[in-house]
Amino acid sequence: MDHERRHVDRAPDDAGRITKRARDIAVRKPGSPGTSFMDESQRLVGPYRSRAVRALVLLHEEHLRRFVHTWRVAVANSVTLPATDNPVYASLGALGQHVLSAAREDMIWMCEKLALPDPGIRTAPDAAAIVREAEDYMEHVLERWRASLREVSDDRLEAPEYPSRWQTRYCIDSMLEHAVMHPMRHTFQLEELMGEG
Ligand code: NI
Repeated sequence: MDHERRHVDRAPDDAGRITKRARDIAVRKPGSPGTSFMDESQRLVGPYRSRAVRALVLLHEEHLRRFVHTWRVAVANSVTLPATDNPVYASLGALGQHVLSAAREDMIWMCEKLALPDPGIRTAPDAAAIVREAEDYMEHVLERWRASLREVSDDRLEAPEYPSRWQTRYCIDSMLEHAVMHPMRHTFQLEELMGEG
């Protein structure tokens, strides 16, 4: 991933070719796997100083939408979560709140470390309310995600590292990657539970 980003997102000589390749990927025929969430995101995203940040904001948006979509299917089917002491899995509501809250907290963390204004993301609805409000709250989170890192330049991404909420040290780039992976991992879990993995 690191290798790919350096050579894909940062190479000015390759910009035209990469843009064309990205467009070729984005215009796969409707209904083919992996297109609809990204198409919606790309219409909304707008200008960024860093192509790397733009790519990760788009990927985060795609995978948070996929998570909420999958989670909604799990709620509709009353999927049973594994029995565990981890409060994240206390209920599907708790799981939805966990993933959407993490998207908020990751962006607050990045803005704080970059000395940017607080992104202004309101606290997630509680585990009961999120079953009604997940999509509305997700749109709010994604709107703030799209707006908050537009001016960040590439030289802020890889150094320094800062302790995360869970103390592991992350640079901004690795926190953006973490924020993309987190909903992907929870989507994977839910799909396995529903027998689609
Ligand atoms: Ni998690």
